[in-house]
Amino acid sequence: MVVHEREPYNAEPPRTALAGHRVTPPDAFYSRNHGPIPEIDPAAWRLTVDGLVHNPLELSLEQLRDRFDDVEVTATLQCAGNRRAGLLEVRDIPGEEPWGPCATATGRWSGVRLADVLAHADLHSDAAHIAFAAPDVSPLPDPPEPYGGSIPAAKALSPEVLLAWAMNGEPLPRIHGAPLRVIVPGWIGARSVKWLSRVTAQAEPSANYFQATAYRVLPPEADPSRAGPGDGISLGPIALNCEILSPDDGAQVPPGPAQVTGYALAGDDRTVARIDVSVDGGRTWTQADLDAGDGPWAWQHWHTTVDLPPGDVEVTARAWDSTGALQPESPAHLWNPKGYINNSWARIHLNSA
Ligand code: MTE
Ligand code: MO
Repeated sequence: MVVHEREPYNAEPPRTALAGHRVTPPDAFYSRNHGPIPEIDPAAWRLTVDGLVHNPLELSLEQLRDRFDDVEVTATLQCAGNRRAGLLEVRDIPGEEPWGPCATATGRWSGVRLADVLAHADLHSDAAHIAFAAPDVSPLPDPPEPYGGSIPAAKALSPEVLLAWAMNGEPLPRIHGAPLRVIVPGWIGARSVKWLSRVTAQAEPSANYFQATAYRVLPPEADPSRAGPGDGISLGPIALNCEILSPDDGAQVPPGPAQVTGYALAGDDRTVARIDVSVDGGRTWTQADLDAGDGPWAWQHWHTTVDLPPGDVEVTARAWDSTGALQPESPAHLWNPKGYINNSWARIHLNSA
């Protein structure tokens, strides 16, 4: 793993570790943590469901398993800071991890539908947001605050949103949120709250620092250290994105036919429609083959064979979605003070001397 930070632990795999796996092996799954990993005794753990509900709940893991249907969803998580390194080449972003293109991964998640738990709790009609709380304390806001966030009730009631206790058919690893985490497919990873302790129905979005102040796109000239609750654009559904996984950036590849592979993901209610790949700086493009993918919430891998000219070659890839929208070409126009959502065209450099 490429470790960006040891305490708290933040790491992503090299590109080649993601290549070829539709479901990401746990040892290649990125870790994004804002504080120390909590140690939770699953037997003593309870999930509280409260707020604007007629029937507040206090559930053990066993009760969650017994009372609700088991479901499985294959879903890709993607950090809002994925590909920040491309924005850093435009302008410095102090204090944020320089994520490459692998702060994203796909898991086969099992658990129960959040919608089923909320139906049991019986939401008030004015419950417009569902907030999540966890016990891990991040040192970042001053004073420090435990991690949390929220999603609109309409998304929370969608069948793909899970409370998950297993990943890829194995018990959820502690670092990925055991005993229970939220999975919000199609939305930035930050909303998939790990080590979930409380679900609260409320009229307003969560006031937690990671919802109200962080994970927001500020205007280019804003000073992020002075940003307060409500400033900037709140991030929810993720943006259309793609990356090249193989060959690795900087690889030596002989001239001639070469296979290029990567991932693409459209987010929330769109799908990936086409991937174009260029080896001449975008003058001409070939269309890659898109794998079928594992349902509407998982990335799709793609591959194509290009004819590499000799010398230094830039390989570019770009995705179109089902609304006909194309990724933006350049990170220069996407730069924002916290370095979120770099979804500019993918570029790697090869030496095919
Ligand atoms: N949940 C808690 N409790 N604490 C965290 O720091 N990080 C979030 C989210 N859930 C976080 C959290 C962010 S920003 C992302 S991208 C995903 O978890 C990462 O999940 P992973 O570490 O399992 O890959
Ligand atoms: Mo994230």
